[in-house]
Amino acid sequence: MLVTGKEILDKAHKEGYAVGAFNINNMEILQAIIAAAEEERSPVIIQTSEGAIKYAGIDYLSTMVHLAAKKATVPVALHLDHGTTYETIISCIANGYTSVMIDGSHHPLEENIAVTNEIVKVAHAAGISVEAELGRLGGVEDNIRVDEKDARYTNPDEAVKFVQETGVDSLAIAIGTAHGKYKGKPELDFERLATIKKLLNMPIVLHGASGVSDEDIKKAVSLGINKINIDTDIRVAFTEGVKSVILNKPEEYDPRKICGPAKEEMKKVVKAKMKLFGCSGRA
Ligand code: TD3
Ligand code: ZN
Repeated sequence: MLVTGKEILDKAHKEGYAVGAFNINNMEILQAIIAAAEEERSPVIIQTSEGAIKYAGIDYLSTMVHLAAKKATVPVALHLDHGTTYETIISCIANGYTSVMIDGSHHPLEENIAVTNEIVKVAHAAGISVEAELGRLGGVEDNIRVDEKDARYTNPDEAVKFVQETGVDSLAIAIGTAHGKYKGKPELDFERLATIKKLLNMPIVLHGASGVSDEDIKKAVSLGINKINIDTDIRVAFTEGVKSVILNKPEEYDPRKICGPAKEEMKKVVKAKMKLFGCSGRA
């Protein structure tokens, strides 16, 4: 069933676990994630970046997810990941998204509050949940490039002010993770996470969670992370699945025989994440 992001995340916050938010660009990735959620009896957040919308078309993506959610026996939310413009957000509302992220994290605090406020006003009027971001992640993400050295962690006092003045439903924080493949081992600032969670007492989001150790993920969940974004680990599983077919059977030319095994690889990865995050069995 299709539900809002808030419905899924408020329950996770109350009961103390995290829900996986997985990025999709095509049907195979979506089917792999939904199959994993069904097998794990887990709520799930399907998210599309602005890059994914540009690649596949917002109508294709939202229609596919609406169908998947209608057929699913677990709660499914459709979320915009790293929204940067008013136009994208309106277009998501018009296309049946149940949650949006406005990423104003590259702006100074007051400006971030102002752009976020504008989105909260329209999204909440439409019954749609809003995630915002405060602090800056390292690495590269679709449409936003942040210099690794320039990356700054979330300030707890600013987080309180930000939430009070915007009324967002969840907040993404920067505590040492980065998008994409890690070059070194990420060092997470757990103390900062604990402080922010205590002050805000609301759903907190972790971006850049691919490649973070199981141990660190478990600790982050125990300290109050409720939504965990995963893209890179699924991209890698897809590509490994495709490669293994093409390398082992170079004469293969049926897309179903190439994408089918990739789907299985992605499903395995998503199921393992759901067990780790604690959302298995919560549907
Ligand atoms: O918002 N996302 C997904 C899009 C980032 C581009 O990969 C995340 O926070 C997940 O990041 P990752 O790269 O760790 O899966
Ligand atoms: Zn992200």
